[in-house]
Amino acid sequence: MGQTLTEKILDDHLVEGELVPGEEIGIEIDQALTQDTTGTLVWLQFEALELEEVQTELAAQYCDHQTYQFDFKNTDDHRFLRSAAGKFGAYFSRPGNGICHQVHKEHFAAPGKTMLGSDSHTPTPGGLGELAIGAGGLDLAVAMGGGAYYIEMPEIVSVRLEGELPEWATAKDVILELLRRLSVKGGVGKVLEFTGPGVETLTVPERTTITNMGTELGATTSIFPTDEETKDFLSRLDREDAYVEIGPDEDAEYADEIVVDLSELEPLIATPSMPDNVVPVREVEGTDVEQVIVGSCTNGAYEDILPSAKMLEGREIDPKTEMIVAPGSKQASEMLAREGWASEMMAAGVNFSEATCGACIGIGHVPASDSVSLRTFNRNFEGRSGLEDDNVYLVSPEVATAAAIAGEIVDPRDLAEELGDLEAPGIELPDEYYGADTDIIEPENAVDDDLIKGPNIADVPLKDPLDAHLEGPSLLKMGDDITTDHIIPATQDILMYRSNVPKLSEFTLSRVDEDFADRALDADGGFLVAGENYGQGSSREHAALCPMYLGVEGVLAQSFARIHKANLFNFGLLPLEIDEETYEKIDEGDDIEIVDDVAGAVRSGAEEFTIRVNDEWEATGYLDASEREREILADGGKLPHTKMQYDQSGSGTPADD
Ligand code: MIC
Ligand code: SF4
Repeated sequence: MGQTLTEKILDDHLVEGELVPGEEIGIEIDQALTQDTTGTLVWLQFEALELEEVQTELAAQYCDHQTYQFDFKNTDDHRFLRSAAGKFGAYFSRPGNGICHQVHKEHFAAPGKTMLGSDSHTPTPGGLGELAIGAGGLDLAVAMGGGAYYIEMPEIVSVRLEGELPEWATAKDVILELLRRLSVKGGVGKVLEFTGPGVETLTVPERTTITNMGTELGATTSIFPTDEETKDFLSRLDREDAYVEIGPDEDAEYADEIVVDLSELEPLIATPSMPDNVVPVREVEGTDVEQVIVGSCTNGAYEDILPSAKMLEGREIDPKTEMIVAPGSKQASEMLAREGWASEMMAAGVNFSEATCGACIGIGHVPASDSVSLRTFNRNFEGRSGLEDDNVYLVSPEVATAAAIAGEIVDPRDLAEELGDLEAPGIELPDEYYGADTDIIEPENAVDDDLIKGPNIADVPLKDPLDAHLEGPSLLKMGDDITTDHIIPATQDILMYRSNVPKLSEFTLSRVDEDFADRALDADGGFLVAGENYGQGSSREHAALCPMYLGVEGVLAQSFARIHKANLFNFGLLPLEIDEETYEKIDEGDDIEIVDDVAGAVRSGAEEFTIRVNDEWEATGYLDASEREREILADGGKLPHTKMQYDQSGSGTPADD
């Protein structure tokens, strides 16, 4: 039987297990990516594991999320990261050089390789045939140390693209259409592999918009085969050597097939406040828009901003609307500036930001109260913009720019008809990409050879092995689709404590209940209760580490998001699945007891656990975990577990994980 593209790459990198959906597999990682807000813990844990040098072919440390450096703590983090890259052998991309996924695509993404990144949008280079997966920082530290990365073998789903995009429909509409059909949970446990004749009609930057935002489906990753487009893109980057031809066998079998006819797509929009609340733009036409932002890791490339610049040439944006361009990389800014497009946009009224995540996580450009913001980003979770009751819509650069011109939401086809002289800009690649090379420091030119820790950089707390007896209150009861932005928000006031877990913990779940941290500390133990898809969104391991620091012992949820569940194991928190009836019956404040020897049952492979509530009624909680995850959980988390393994093997490198 033939293989899918995903199976081929996994097979090439397999160190443990079999490629059977649902079974745990261990794979070797070629490339590693980390950024400023997850990277500090990555290197602190790399150090705690007594690892000495990066073992992957390549590792890159980006500084992109908080580049305004409002507080010395941010700048100290960046200096620490530069020193860690120097000491351990990673590339260092300076603050302001651009968003990790965009800069990685420009400099390092390579077909056929595996990549692990401590950011949930790591799958972006899937658009070039790289199998790239997002993970928690501790998993990344271990993989960079030469250990395998373990995941449950996903199902491989074919997304068959047919036809060609009509004018004004874009790659963003392809992924919005998938979100409309599948929802934010639709990709959990799956890899989306793009196939069919429509693939060759899309340029690489369009493909990476789709793979980037495949994360919003909950997918493990998304990937395209390589072809002449990929080769051409790499040669424009002056990296044609990285090209390899890879794709599925003709007789490859997929678990499922989804067909998208590109020629039927039209401009779409995700309405507040979930990326899957998707409707045609025409359904919400006429809504006043006060802010428009083009940029981010989804649509911040040169090829994303250029259409917007073309639409604005010789025009002005509406006086009541502010328009900001947040480029994905300094390279994109430099090229647009040298070619005169940036000045064209400025003349139209656009404000150019530095190349940073910034506004995407509420750092700068917070919308006005009770206003509408249209963004080309990938997430519009409530409050993520920095405003609690925000109204953030997700769109393509074309729809965003049309709104900036009109001052209201408008389908660009209707605006073109009204204006008479507005042409669909389409996608145009530059002959060659150039610039911004000075902002990447190669490991051999490292500035520092020892770690520089400022006063806010604290050690990573450790947990004791899992107790035999777990009992405590139900500390908080939450609904479906709780994001890691709810658990540990990423706004500036909180983000600056990412390297200081004791301080950061004070903000745990504060967006849901501002007294949560105090209550959890007072209770000295207890459980979180949630509905479906608990922990969706970002990869930030702080969302497990901070509850652990506050004494939380486990989470009872109807289902979990992939990366967050792995993070719960990594920090020794028991993730038990419960059915809807149990979820409905448990109230906040109830006394929860997990009956019998929990640690022993976890180690011995028990899948069902009795949950006793208020000493009055009982229900079953299910533990879906591999043998390896069970050992990690019982040892109190992956850090103590891995250290124990090194001690036993007497070696300084990870023997298995
Ligand atoms: C996000 O988009 O939510 C982030 C901020 O990039 C996170 C990483 C983080 O929390 O630092 C992600 O996607 O993993
Ligand atoms: Fe940065 Fe936003 Fe992309 Fe996350 S989703 S990497 S915050 S631009």
